[in-house]
Amino acid sequence: MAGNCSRPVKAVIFDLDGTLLDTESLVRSVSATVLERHGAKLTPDAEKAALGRRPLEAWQAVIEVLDVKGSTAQQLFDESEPLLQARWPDAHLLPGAERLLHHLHAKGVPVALATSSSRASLQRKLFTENKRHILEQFQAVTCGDEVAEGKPAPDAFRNIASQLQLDPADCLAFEDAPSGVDSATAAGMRVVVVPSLTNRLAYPKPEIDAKSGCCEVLSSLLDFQPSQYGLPGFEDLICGVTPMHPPWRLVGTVVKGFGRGSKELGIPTANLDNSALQAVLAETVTGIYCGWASIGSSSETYKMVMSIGWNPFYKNTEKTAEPWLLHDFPEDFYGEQLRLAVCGYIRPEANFTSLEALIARIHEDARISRSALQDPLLVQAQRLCMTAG
Ligand code: ADP
Ligand code: RBF
Ligand code: MG
Repeated sequence: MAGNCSRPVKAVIFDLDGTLLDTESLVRSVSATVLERHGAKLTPDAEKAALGRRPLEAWQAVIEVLDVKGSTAQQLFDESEPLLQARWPDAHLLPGAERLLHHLHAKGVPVALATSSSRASLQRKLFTENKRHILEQFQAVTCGDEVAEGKPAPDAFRNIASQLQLDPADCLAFEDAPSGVDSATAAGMRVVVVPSLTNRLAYPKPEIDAKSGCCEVLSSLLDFQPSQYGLPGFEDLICGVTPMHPPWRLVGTVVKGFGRGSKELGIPTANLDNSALQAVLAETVTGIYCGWASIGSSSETYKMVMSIGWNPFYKNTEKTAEPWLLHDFPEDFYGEQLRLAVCGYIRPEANFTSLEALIARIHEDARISRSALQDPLLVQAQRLCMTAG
């Protein structure tokens, strides 16, 4: 069996931004705005260098990568900070974050937080009605302004291990940033990576049996299997489907897809326009999901099974959401408003050696969806897509 059970994990340590909280799009837009005022443009390289670091050190990295002249990191920090502080309360938890934290806490597994944020920013990020309870679940917290050296130095993760009185080799870290992965690795921990950058080459190659460093790269926290690390497994699965709380409501227009003749294969997928996706989902979140759909002015709902991502089999360059409505329609409905309530996670996107294998797997996904969506818990989500607008 693949897995890393030989040394069971005794505690789980999370990074905050980009790992538990969807802050990356906020940070990206604020950084781009500030840089523009200084005649510079945010690039993927600059983002990679900054991600996961303490704010001042992140700006220093950006200045170096972009060769920004005439402004100090302190000046850029002073400009960006009020804009960010105003937006932190809007950052929402990433898919699967709440479920994983709640599960580990309920099973008595110590969980902790190792963030590069300052203590004051942490308060702003989590001190809203729907996020307040998250802080209570952590047995230990270390902030960027409480350690000598920030990530990628090991201080943050080391500090947590000593607070918990554990050997770092008994701790599992969750990180989204290359600098954070380096930090946890340098502290001697195993790391599960949930990337905030779309470029997989920005991260170390995963080795599931590694004694320290990157063990696996997941498309979201919904895909984590605790038993691979000797941790108690989830007990909430419905016919193999992970129920999602809260479900996502995706509303958009049905657009032309890639024209690959999916309909001829018996798998028509009503591609959603991209802005609908970007508004709700972090860039790097992908996977195969199930839920409910309704179309136009009708409140009738249909079961659906959907792929979100870059379709590794076809190596798409554009991210898409492609729901297959499990119903026979007499006509196409391009241009109509499509409302989706996505309430179950099935699996990560995969690659296949043949088109037949892909099609067989999609039919299996549909079968799983049909049965899981009969469960009262998942039936509840239907109401989310019934009303137009
Ligand atoms: P495209 O490449 O344009 O997405 P497809 O072959 O995937 O083409 O066909 C998708 C279109 O088929 C949808 O946009 C929709 O108008 C229509 N359609 C008919 N039945 C269904 C269904 N059960 N689920 C999804 N789309 C359907
Ligand atoms: N494409 C992939 O490359 N990998 C997948 O794992 C995958 N899973 C899918 C699951 C479902 C339920 C659906 C509807 C599509 C999936 N696709 C996947 C997308 C598929 O390649 C695309 O819809 C094609 O256009 C079908 O011919
Ligand atoms: Mg399609």
